[in-house]
Amino acid sequence: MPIETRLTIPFSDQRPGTSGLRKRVDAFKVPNYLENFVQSVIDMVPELQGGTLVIGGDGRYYNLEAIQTIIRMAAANGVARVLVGQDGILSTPAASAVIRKHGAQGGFILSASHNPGGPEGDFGIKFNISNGGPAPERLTEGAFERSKVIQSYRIATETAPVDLNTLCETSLEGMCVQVIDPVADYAELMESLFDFEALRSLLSSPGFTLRYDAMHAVTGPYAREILVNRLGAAESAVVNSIPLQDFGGGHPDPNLTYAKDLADLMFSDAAPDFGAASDGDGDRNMVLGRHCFVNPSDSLAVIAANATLLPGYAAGIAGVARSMPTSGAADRVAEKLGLPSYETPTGWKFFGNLLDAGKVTLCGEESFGTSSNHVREKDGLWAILAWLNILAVRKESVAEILADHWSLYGRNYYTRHDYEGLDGVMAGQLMADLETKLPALIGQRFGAYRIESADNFSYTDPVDGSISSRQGLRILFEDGSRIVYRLSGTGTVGATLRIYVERYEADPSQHDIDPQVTLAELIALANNLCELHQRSGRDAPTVVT
Ligand code: VG1
Ligand code: CO
Repeated sequence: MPIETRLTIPFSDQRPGTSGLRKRVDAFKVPNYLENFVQSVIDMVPELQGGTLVIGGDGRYYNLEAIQTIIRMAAANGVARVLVGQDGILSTPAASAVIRKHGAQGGFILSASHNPGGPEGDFGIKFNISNGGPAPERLTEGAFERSKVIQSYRIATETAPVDLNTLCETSLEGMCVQVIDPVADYAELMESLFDFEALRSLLSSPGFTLRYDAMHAVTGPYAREILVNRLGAAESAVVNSIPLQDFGGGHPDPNLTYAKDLADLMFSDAAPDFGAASDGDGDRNMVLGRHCFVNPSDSLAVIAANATLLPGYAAGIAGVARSMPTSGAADRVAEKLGLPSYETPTGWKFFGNLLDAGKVTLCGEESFGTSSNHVREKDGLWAILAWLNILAVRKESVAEILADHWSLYGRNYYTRHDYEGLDGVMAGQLMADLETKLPALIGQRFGAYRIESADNFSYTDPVDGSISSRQGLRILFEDGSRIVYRLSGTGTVGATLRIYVERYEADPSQHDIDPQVTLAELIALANNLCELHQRSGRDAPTVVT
């Protein structure tokens, strides 16, 4: 029987971050490293024995090698059927859709999301459970503990690599391997949620121009099939649409810094009516109108306010959830509509229970993540189609829709400043010292702002009661303004400090100001309170959103 139990050395550095395990490619190439992680997860999910496993990734360097290893391990561990995307491709939302549609017991997604790829870049792996969503902390923590003690793993040997280039069904040591079209199930799901007739007339009309930047990442084939083939957008509207192993040397992160070409175009004289981009694994989205950027927190609020215009949500939504650092714009919509709203820690895994329990329909994060209960992941193209569908129905521009939204609900001015590549020890100390001084800040006044409360955010899941503590330092002001500090859990080099600043403005005559200007006093205060300059030597953030 060519199935072997091989000795592995335990690894003690496999605690997943915000969204799975992310490391430099070199770390994953260490013998048994990937295998150790995969076996530890499989051991935590006994349903996989005799069950179905989905596998796919964002096409980055090492994707195909990792997939071949996981397929051979799945066979050796008694998995009955593997569904793997053709050429190893599955966007994160598409993987979630495939898991749900085919009743799989879980799936491995190979991606480091928006982190750069290539031999010198990052690789990553995450496990999604049978609801299609990221594994909850009890599973990832269990697998992490197991990874530190596990002595061996099981793998099928002496097998030729599975051909992933052609749609076909083969057998490997009794396990059925189906190579599936990575786009088909996803495109069908989108058609069931949005008005493709209305979208087709909008996108194929000469009066409407569009630019979608796939950033040489996974969404190229999805965007071509949906926007061009099914909805009639011009071929030239989708750019950088060939997935490349190193994303063309770029940083597939759809924000104003890393999707600069798109941002520049949208603020130029030649700007099309609508611009959008997605990240490495297709779960993030950036939406822009002509000369206008949609802040992701506002995007969630606008979609919530207009949800009943979308066929899949015509009956209304159950509620809205946002991550803690995301602005409160969506809360205001929920309040007006008489719907519940929830505040969760950062990371999509915290939305899973709320969605499964039917407590919310829409979820969003300030980090360009928006989605609904159609999958259990954030979904870049979904958000972009939702916006386009809203434009098609309202027949207004992105800027007009935003202005109208703010006049109805007020504007939550918002910005996030990222300081990347900081020294890890320094950043940890900065956070620890700031946390220590929080209690003494309560009641203090700084200019126009008086601090009402300050804490380290802790979340109790309303469905299963599980507690996730230490999820970010919050300083809440009397007027509803906020400053939030977090250390990133997705970086692979040094530490990244994120500072989030928010202020609410009800007066419509004040809705047209640059957020960096209107938030300047709070930003300066945020930097001072954590002694950013003295400790890090930095004068300016790496990325401003
Ligand atoms: C970041 C974002 C977070 C998001 C996570 C995964 O995490 O802030 O909102 O859920 O990335 O996104 P962190 O810990 O670096 O702040 V993705 O598109 O990289 O899966
Ligand atoms: Co992503």
